[in-house]
Amino acid sequence: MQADLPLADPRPDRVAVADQVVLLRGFVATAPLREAIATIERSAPFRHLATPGGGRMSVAMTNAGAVGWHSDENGYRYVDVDPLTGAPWPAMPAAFADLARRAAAAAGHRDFVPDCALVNRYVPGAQMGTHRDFDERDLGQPIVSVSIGLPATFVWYGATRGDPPRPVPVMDGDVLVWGGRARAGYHGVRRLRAGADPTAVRHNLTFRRAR
Ligand code: MD6
Ligand code: FE
Repeated sequence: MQADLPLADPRPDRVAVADQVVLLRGFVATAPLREAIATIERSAPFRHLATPGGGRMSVAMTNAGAVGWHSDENGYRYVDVDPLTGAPWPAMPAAFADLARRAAAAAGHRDFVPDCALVNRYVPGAQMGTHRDFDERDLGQPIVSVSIGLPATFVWYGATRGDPPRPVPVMDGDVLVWGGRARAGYHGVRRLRAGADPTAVRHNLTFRRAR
């Protein structure tokens, strides 16, 4: 019997997914983030955006901050008014900005000040196709991505869609940070499976400096 041994967690709390792509496991307690999302969605509801190709995203989105990410038949862009409500996006909660700055710093990017918190909501069956994020003005700024709720499989490819996929399980409280040479890398999120989180959804906060 080894009843007195602590349960060792063999998962390291920091993982190099690829060059300049860092996973910070269990970096943040998510209860306050969930409350902040509930407040945001009261003034800027989640919506399934149209894509330039004529599709509709399975992931529902909203934003907080000075600018919000938006997509419609005319393309992807940042907008400073919510096209759904005609009002400015809800302000970025101080706890969001602080989390983004701390996570970026933990990955070696100092003084990250995001102006956009894109909030993604996945229900089981939702997925995000392979893409890269390069609509931002200064690609020298990193991206900080926070997972909340149901676990998912994030997939990192790299410089091309054809690079060998690296699947990364992301769980509640995990934070991914990437920048530098990895900043324009291809990535996606596999179809979400049902699971045990009481909310039955996954939220993801993606912090960017867009302007
Ligand atoms: C998600 N994230 O995790 C989708 N993009 O739900 C992204 O597309 C993403 O996690 C850029 C940087 C980090 C990300
Ligand atoms: Fe992305």
